[in-house]
Order: sequence, then C-alpha cells, then structure tokens
Amino acid sequence: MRRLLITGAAGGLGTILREGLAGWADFLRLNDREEMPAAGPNEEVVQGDLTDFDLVKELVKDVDGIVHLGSISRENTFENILDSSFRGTYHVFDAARQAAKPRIVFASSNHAIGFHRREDNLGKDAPYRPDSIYGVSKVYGESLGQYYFDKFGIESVSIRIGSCFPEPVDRRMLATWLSPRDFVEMIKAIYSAPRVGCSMIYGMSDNREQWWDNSHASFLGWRPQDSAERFRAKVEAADPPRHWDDPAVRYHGGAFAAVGHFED
Ligand code: NAI
Ligand code: 15L
Repeated sequence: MRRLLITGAAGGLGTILREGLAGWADFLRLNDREEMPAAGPNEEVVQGDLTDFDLVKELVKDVDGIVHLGSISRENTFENILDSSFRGTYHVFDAARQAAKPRIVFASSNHAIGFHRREDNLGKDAPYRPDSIYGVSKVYGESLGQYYFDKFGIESVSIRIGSCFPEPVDRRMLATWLSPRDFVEMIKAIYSAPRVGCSMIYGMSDNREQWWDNSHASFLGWRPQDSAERFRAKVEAADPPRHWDDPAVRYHGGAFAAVGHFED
C-alpha cells in the first residue's frame, strides 16, 4: 500500500507527510488548490480544487491509499466549509468507491469532541460534541467513513488530530500535541496494517497529560515516541495560566469552544 494520494499537500501537515513519506512510499500524488513545490522523484503534483468531482476522480486513479488532509483547517463561514470540507470530502469518498476502493485516512480533529470537559478522558465511544461548524464538518467526515465502509467496504481511519505542529506553543498543547514524527509514523502504520476496517484514532504524542485513550487502536502497532513534556518550562513561561473555569480551559477544544458563532 505505498501508492498514495495526499490532498491538502501544500499545507502544514501535507508538507510534513511529503517529506516524511519520501523514500517510504513508492509514489506520492500531491494535490492542493494552492501552488506546491515541483514534483521530485516518484511524485506527481496536481493543483486543483476538491470541489471539482471530475478532478477528484482522476486523482484517485491507481492509488492504494488516500490521505485526505485538504480542507479549511479552522472555523470559517458555512459557505466556505460547505465547499471545502463537506463537498470535498464527499468527492474523495465517492471517487474512491468508483475506483479501486483505496484505504482512506481522514484528517478529523479534536474539535469533533471539543465540548467535552477536560476532566473527562475520552475513548473510542465518546459521543460527538463539536465545538464549531468546523468540528461539525469533521463529525460529517467520520460519518462518511462509516457509511462507505458499511455499504461498500472502503476501509478508513479517522485521525482526531490534536495539535500537530513542530512544537507545542501553549499550555493546552502540552496535552494535545502530536509531533510531526509521530504523525508520519502513524500514517506508515495505517498503510502497513493488514486491515483497519473503519477506525478512529486520537492523534497525540506520549504527553504526560492525557485526555484521550487510544487503547482500542493498539492493533495498528503505532506507539508515539515523542512527548510535549520537554517543552513544558518554555511553554509555561510564555503562556500565563488561566482560571480553570475559563471556557478556553474548561473544554477539550480550547478557544474553539470559547468563542461565539463565526458569522455573528
Ligand atoms: P492547512 O490549512 O495548513 O492545510 C490545508 C490545505 O488544504 C491547504 O493547503 C489548503 O489550500 C487545502 N485545501 C483546502 N480546501 C481545499 C480544496 N477545496 N481543494 C484543494 N485543497 C484544499 O492545515 P493543516 O494544519 O495542514 O491540516 C491538514 C488537515 O488536518 C486539515 O483537514 C485539518 O482540519 C486537519 N487537522 C489539522 C490539525 C493540526 O494540528 N495541524 C489538527 C486537527 C485537524
Ligand atoms: C485543528 O483542528 C486545527 O486544524 C489546527 O490548526 C489547530 O487549531 C488544532 O485543531 C488544535 O486544536 O490545536
């Protein structure tokens, strides 16, 4: 399973995967609506929008897997999220159905469960509690994965990514941080596993503070190697503590849960 399509390849995570999977993947097809660096060996770069279904059908041809990162990656207007996330994600799953049913990784988010309180540790059966329209779009993407598995047998893994950046930059990320290295290794594990069915895994490193339980996903054989702990002193010095009942501290989703409706 080493011929992969990566959508959203010009973005932060797309860039991490492009570098991290080079040499491991046999072939990477890279899509984004923004410009991307030119193709290297065993790469193909295709600029275009996921709202174009004909384009998406071309993109999924001849691949074993799709890492679907392409979407607006934070709260935005409903119209923008409708096009980029709802429409684009449907196109990816349905094009996969019409092709050879490649295994799909869906970049979900902690904001699908962002309105749970931080004292509550969440496992695989935690009810959805989206903290934004963006979070609702991730609930929808996870549901598409379930539907396309139940009806058509398309395997997928939804990763509820915490905060995947070079390093944690605030106190919340001491719990939610997923190191780029752990993310790359997670993707390799997903495409190396003999079967994944329709699964969900939380995307966080081996941080001291843990809000999410990944024991149900141990079959993937993925073990995070990094921890946010080595950044604690730096983060705490830069980010003063807030009251525990501040909504940005009370909920898993942090600021996404604390702010009002984007379009007001
Ligand atoms: P990003 O904003 O850096 O990259 C997203 C890319 O998707 C952009 O390059 C954008 O041009 C592209 N894109 C958006 N709509 C598109 C469309 N209709 N057609 C083609 N390309 C489109 O975001 P980042 O951080 O790389 O995140 C990637 C994915 O992971 C997103 O789906 C995001 O929601 C998800 N995620 C990321 C987290 C993180 O910590 N970085 C946390 C949770 C989820
Ligand atoms: C996300 O879903 C966003 O894509 C990312 O930019 C961060 O805000 C992340 O969640 C987070 O919760 O830190």
